[in-house]
Amino acid sequence: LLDQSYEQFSQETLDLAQKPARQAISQIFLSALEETKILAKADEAVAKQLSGLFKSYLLECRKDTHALSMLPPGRFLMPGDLEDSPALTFAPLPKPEAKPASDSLYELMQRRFEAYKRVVVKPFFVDHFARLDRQVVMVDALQALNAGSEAIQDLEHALTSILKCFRPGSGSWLSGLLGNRLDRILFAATKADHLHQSDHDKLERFLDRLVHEAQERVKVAGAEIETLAIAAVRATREAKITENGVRLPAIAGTPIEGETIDGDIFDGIRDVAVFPGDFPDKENSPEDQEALSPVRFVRFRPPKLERKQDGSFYLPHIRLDRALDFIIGDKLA
Ligand SMILES: Nc1nc2c(ncn2[C@@H]2O[C@H](COP(=O)(O)OP(=O)(O)O)[C@@H](O)[C@H]2O)c(=O)[nH]1
Ligand SMILES: [Mg+2]
Repeated sequence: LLDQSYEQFSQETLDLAQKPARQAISQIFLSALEETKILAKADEAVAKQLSGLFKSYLLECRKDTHALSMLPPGRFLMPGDLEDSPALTFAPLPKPEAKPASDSLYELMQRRFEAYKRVVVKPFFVDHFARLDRQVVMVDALQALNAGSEAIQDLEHALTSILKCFRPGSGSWLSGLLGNRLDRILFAATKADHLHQSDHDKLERFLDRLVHEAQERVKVAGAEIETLAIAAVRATREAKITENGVRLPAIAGTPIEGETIDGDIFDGIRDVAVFPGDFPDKENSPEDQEALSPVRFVRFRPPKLERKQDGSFYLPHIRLDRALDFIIGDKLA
């Protein structure tokens, strides 16, 4: 957002809202926009209403069914202590046909967008981001894969924008701040425990290809990039099930209360073994919808804590050790 003017932000956001995957979700917000007189004198109630509809649209995009990733401004989804503050009470507006007066709705929204950049975005970069030399980006590739090709394209778009933040064009505000500090970036496909281990490599390659394509576009020089399929907590076990006489690699665990599989509702106690689905083949392009078979996705309860001999507890994980090694291994050597 830092590189964007309010006009650019609005145009990009409204163009995105009209894409096929988003049309149905953005309809209420877009029709409210059509009825708004953006050059009229600013009215706080109108600003609140539009901002509220814009927020609802972003939240809907984020749900599992759509699993879209390009959803700025980020704090609209996680307002925290800025809930209801003016810096979070704006929405994109179409470019006005005449020059807006300083007390117009358009100018109000524009000022708030600039305030958002000043109060939220810049401090984030100055206080946190600029001090990092290693970064982990967690990617819910399975969620996007489940939702289909539009979600995957959206994810790729988001990865490209993220990489751009890491390597901003020379001369920009960010490049002065960041320099070339960031020397290792780990892209981690999370929730690997939702797949059988025989598919972990495929998940990794899938993310690797997305990251690679984003990298080609951004030309990230100087940083070492790694992709891994991980799970911070492994909530499942490996199993085999037989479906129509065929033995399939499955995962077993306890679905969270209320989760359903083919209409069967779970109570949070009963175990189940599921075949998560065939992971898309590595030869197929991630955009090729035909190639994607939906991965059956159930939320599992975390496993029971196990006690080690020395009395401490541990939780099983997948490749957290490799993630740590990549991020700080050399500092410990
Ligand atoms: N089983 C399992 N659950 C996970 C893992 N990572 C996150 N979750 C759970 O998934 C849910 C949503 O988390 P996530 O999608 O990462 O959060 P978001 O960043 O807010 O979308 C939470 O209940 C997490 O505890 C994982 O590796 N394995
Ligand atoms: Mg998520």
